[in-house]
Amino acid sequence: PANYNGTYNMISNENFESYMRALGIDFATRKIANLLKPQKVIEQNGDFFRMKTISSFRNYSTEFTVGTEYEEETKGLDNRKCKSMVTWDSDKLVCIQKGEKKNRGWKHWLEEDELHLELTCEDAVCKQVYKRA
Ligand code: RET
Repeated sequence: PANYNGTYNMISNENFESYMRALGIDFATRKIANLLKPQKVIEQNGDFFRMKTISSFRNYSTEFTVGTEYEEETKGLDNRKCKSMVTWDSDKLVCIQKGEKKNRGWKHWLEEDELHLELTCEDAVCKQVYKRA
């Protein structure tokens, strides 16, 4: 599989506000979260991933094995439970987060020294780009 290991800093973030609204995140949290430039730290061992989103306000971490459904608790985001499953689409990582929210998931892919992330919830699509630190 592709190698995502590394530390990446956010360089762009489109439609994060509508994504957070779709998740039902409160106004005050959205105002703060919109100003953040988080860092992604990815540890990968084959199909096993640890992904950390680090910011001055709040952090979010997940661990998963590609191809294995897991219970995700979106602690510090919208605090819901999802049955999440990540699969490979060639070198892209594609996650479907089954739960209360329709059409929820994300895609990660690499382009040169950039990590791209598309986050979807209902009809909201947020596009983020991170650059290798
Ligand atoms: C922050 C700050 C607090 C509010 C929100 C956040 C959003 C984090 C997101 C993380 C996505 C992580 C993924 C991990 C994959 O394994 C920055 C923690 C809403 C959207 C896709």
